[in-house]
Amino acid sequence: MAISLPDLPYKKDELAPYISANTLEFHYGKHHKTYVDNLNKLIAGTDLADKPLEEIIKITTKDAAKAGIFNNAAQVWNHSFYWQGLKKKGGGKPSEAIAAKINSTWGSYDKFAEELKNAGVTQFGSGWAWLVLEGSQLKITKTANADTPLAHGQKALLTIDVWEHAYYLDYQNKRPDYLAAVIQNLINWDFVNANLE
Ligand code: MN3
Repeated sequence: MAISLPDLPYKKDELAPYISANTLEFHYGKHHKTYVDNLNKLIAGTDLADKPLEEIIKITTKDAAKAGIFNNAAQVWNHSFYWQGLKKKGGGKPSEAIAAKINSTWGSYDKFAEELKNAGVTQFGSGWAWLVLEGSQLKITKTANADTPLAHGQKALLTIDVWEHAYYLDYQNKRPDYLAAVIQNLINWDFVNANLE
């Protein structure tokens, strides 16, 4: 049972102009696929070969000798999760349960949006900005490289990839503009609400 590359939940041109088809050709078609291929090569013939992706991540998290497997497995998971958190005509203010929880945690959607963007802007180098649940508490966090909330006992609700490959073709060095565009136009709040349940 090899780990497979999941289908994108939309066509490659549907997130434009905020994320172009060109970016998705490379980001999904090359980067994400390469993490899947590398992971399958690394686990082939080992006792991890038949394990689900989440279990591979948890088993290899604290094992320095398995850092290569952890990095590729976590990047496979993080990317699959990132794609699901985006949609055409998404973004803006949330609804339902997550809206109430955001308001009670940050006081307003605007404050939340500012802090989420700030997490992505201030992640030094490659990584991810996250909305997570820690216990019953909402938190905005950032992780470096492949690191993931799964490795920290947190439940991921939403992520934004801030590796340069996520935005450089469309925004060059302007990471803040990419983050603002994703938050305003692409967040799939239905996905976030489903994760909250
Ligand atoms: Mn990426």
